Amino acid sequence: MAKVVLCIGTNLGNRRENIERAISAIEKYAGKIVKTTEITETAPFGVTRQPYFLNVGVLIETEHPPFLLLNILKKLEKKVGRYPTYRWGPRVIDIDILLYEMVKINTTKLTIPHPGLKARDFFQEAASLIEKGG
Ligand code: PH2
Ligand code: MG
Ligand code: MG
Repeated sequence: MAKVVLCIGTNLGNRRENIERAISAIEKYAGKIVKTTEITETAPFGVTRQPYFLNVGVLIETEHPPFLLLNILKKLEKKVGRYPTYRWGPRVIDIDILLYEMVKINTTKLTIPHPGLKARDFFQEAASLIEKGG
């Protein structure tokens, strides 16, 4: 079983409900939830003229290898109601893979560790879940 840190973000619709639905879907289809951070409200980065986000970090244990996990998470985003906008734009739900064990992947489809990890405080907080060991 691999330990994986995810970060959920949402800034459209009922944000708390979106997070709850995402966490249930992850538990059902992606892996076992070990631990989560507090849900925090964060100022939007990248494109700053959009609503504030709620972000939460989630530590899971999964048997799915990285690319399969990515595909599952993309499907779950759709299930929770995500529709396409633009890069860094507002979204109903975003489920990103921040860390996957010690794995390093550098492809156009998937980069692990997440390229934004260093620059974003709430990503850092989520990433620390893996050190706390679950
Ligand atoms: N996600 C983005 C763009 N900007 N800002 C915050 N605060 N939180 C996010 O999750 C976020 C963002 C694109 O994925
Ligand atoms: Mg993202
Ligand atoms: Mg994403």
